[in-house]
Amino acid sequence: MNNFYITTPIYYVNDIPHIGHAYTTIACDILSRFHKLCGAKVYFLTGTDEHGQKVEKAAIDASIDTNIFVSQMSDNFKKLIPFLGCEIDDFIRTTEPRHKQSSQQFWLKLKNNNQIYLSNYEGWYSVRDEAYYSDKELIKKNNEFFAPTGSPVEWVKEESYFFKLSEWGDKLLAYYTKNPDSILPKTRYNEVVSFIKSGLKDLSISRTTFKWGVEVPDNSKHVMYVWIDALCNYLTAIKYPDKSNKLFKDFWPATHIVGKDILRFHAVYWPAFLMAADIEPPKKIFAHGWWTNEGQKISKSLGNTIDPYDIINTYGLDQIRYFLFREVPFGNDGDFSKNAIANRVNADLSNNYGNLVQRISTFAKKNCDSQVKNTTNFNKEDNILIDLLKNSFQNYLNFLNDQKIDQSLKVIMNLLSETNAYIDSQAPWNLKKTNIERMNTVLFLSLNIIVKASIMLLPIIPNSANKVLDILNISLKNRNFHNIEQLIDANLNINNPVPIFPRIEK
Ligand code: ME8
Repeated sequence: MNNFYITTPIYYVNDIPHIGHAYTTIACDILSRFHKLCGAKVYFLTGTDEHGQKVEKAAIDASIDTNIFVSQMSDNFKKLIPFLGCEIDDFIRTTEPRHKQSSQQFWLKLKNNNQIYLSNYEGWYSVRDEAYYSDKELIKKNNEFFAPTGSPVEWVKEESYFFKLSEWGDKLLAYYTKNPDSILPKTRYNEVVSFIKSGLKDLSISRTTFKWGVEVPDNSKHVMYVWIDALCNYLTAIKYPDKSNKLFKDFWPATHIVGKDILRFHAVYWPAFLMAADIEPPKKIFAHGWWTNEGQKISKSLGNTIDPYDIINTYGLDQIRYFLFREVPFGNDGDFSKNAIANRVNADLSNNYGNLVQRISTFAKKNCDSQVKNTTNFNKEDNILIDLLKNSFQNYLNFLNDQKIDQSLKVIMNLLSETNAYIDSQAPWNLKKTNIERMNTVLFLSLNIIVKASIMLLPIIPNSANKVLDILNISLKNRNFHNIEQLIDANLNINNPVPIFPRIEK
């Protein structure tokens, strides 16, 4: 059995969660549910990143004790998870004792492996990005310097521990040449490789000008740089440094899903840290794109952040899950617009899927006494649809195995619209008067497609797909990929249909 360890970034608690955070978490939930349906043992981790200057500053600005502040803010992220329909295995907070212990052990391992030395850092730092920048990366605007992200930078001069990142360039390149699919999409892989090729400098990994962090072992003047602390969360959750425990053995290396903003930390620093600590690098790092709101960058200062509670309460959970992952290829940037949500949900969920379920189940309930008989008496048109089902499932599997979530949804929607067209051409309402047996065959096949498509939709829109499977009386034990390409070998009983996807009025 394939084990699958999937992680979101751990989110900074300087602010409340918005749609961007929800997006990454739902992406991981979709992949987690998909791999479970494929029979894998899955471990899904998310959590909060609670140290560093940015978070400390937010607590000071809010005039709340930092410990109390981070707990309250972390709760906002934790409470959001079930609201998004996500089922996680662990929620980690970097202020937990287990994490302090694990990250300090990781530090000691790097130190023992002669990967860390004490020196002085002098250069640019952005608190908003919690990142160091070199002179040549900065952008000058009105005689002031900014990070390439647009964030302000400050000049920092302090004693600092350094990680010997410069020694790892060739080893990282060799690893990525051998494992070309370990960074996706391909454009991101190319970016990382060219960044490494441009030459890596040793990395400052401790700070002395504030205290809000994990103390460096053996030198309490220093706290760890927030990124080394944060990245270690992926190991803490599987009980590092105990590499012989079951979680570590079953689940490392992980698949990390991150936004493109934090690719360098995950695809350059993190694998170098890991290799330097004698740990295998991540299995895969997938960097997704960035959401804008009606064409504008989402930011607190513009006042246009999208609250996941608002948007889900307005449109429905599955409608938003579907929109986010059908509208935009996973990996590309996307624009969040109310018009686009209404168009997408109405076309795909109401008019295609919902309409098919509604008309077939209502018709079958009424005209077959709630039971559609099992049959194998198929003609050419039926066989074309049966072949399409088989091909669709194989394509769906391939796409989701490659994280091509939008493509997998296109495949399902195509199968459903072909089934709608099949019904129109077969016209069971006419067959009712002329050929009851043929009417039964058309209904049996259409209902089968609805069942199979609903099972394929379970990772993306679990609540609605389960409601449809309830209408068609499919037992819980049969809601998986087992035998999905074969038609059901039994009569189908129909419960009272309920509307699943009301149209969104624009
Ligand atoms: O970077 N569009 O935390 P963070 C898409 N603590 N995704 C978005 C988004 C948007 N507009 N805005 C945010 C950190 N995200 C670190 C991570 S991991 C060891 C430490 C998502 O709170 C996206 O996944 O700034 C991005 O990478 C993440 O939120 C950044 O969250």
